[in-house]
Amino acid sequence: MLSFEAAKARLETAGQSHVLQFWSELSAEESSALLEEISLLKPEELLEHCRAAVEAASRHSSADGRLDARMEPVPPEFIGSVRKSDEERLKMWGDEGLLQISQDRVAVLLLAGGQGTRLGVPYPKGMYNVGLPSGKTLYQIQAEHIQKVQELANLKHACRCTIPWYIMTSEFTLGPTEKFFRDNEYFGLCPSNVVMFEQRMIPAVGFDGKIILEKKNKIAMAPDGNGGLYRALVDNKIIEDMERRGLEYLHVYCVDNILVKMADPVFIGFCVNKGADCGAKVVDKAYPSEPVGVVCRVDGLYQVIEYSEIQPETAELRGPGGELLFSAGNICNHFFTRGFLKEVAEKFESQLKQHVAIKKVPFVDGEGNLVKPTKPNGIKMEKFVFDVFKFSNTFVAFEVLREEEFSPLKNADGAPLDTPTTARRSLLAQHYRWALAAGGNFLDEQDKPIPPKHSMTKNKDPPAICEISPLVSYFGEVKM
Ligand code: UD2
Repeated sequence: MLSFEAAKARLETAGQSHVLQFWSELSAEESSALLEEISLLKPEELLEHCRAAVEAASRHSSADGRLDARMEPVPPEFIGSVRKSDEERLKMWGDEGLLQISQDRVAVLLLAGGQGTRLGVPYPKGMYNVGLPSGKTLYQIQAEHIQKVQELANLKHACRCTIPWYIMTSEFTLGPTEKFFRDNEYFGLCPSNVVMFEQRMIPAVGFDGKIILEKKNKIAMAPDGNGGLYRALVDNKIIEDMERRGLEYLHVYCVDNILVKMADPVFIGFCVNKGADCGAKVVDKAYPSEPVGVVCRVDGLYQVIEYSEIQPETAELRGPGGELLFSAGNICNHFFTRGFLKEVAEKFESQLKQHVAIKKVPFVDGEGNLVKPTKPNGIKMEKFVFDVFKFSNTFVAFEVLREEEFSPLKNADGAPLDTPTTARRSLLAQHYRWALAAGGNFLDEQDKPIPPKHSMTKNKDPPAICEISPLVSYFGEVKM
């Protein structure tokens, strides 16, 4: 444990002595918690972090650093597409993916370190139950998808394969996620194939360059963004773990898309077939301000420009046919080879861009009273998972169907979009379509046929409620 004197010296070096201002009022327990937190901060890094945060915040509202003028859409010939590919080609990619899975070369990695502030629940988002008839949570649905796709590969190749599940958590989500998995017996998966690890936390900084105290003995810390993945892979020796298990390909995805197809054989097979080291699934953007990044090229390199960083005029640009010019919407589904991840971790991690968010961060004032600010007072820095695309040698984008693959849970019910209700409806509509396509008929309570409906309105439940377990069907297939 760090001594008080050592902590004081560290903080002085970093220009942050105010962190100890309430020291004399702290209990033994409180002071040791504070010393522990300080012990994780390296003075030079802290100094640099605070300096960079202030500088980035001052640039934040200016036009400097905007990439809009240099953005170009991804040429259509560089985007694979479910919509534009025939059955034969899709089957070829799916077969390739299942082959890789059957040979234990594929893993999935869930980004689950976010705080889920918009949804506003006090537990990790993966534990959320959107109100399906089964009551399944997002974590359970995902666990069952893994089991099903393993089973599809086993049946096709007469093997017993494993898709390890890496889960990146943060200080906020690790404990409850671990407990939830233990309490639910890992939803039938083998615990040794579910590897949870933690990303780093970094301090929120005020506009004066001083780190913010959220309690007298606690620094306001936040996870370092989903691009914290690359540092976390190194900190937790995940690439070595992949190497030990013989894994070559990783499908990285975010926690809140209820339609996510984990280890999607078609996507994996497409990327492997193209010799890609890095890939991203995209959907056609629904409207200019949709909160998804756009995959594009900047100075010839692939990149995602996040929805918070693109100018509205750029997002609204249209092509000759009236379609959005920047239409490749990022859905946070990425493919990486292990070799690419290793290269990024070893060579490029320190070059990843720091993105700035100006937020209202609760703090203690000089008298030690908790203040909930009414206007933004703090700078949070984040790295983004897709900022490594520009280091790729062979990048591919793969366009998938929104109604089959993308319905994120971001907001609480009451918001117009991306709520528990919209997520539940998307899944139930998908399962209804699958049932119809498989020749199913629905009867009402009087045993009268419910006329099938092939196109559905987004803000209504499907005509019949039908939930299909992921353990039964992965793509809507009846039997493979
Ligand atoms: C993400 C994408 C956006 C679009 C959208 C689709 C990024 C940076 N942006 O935006 O382009 O694809 O999703 O839904 O990927 N997370 C961590 N650690 C952190 C912060 C976040 O693990 O420090 C996880 C979080 O738990 C979630 C994922 O990253 O699973 C995406 O985070 P978000 O919901 O904050 O991202 P959003 O919706 O702004």
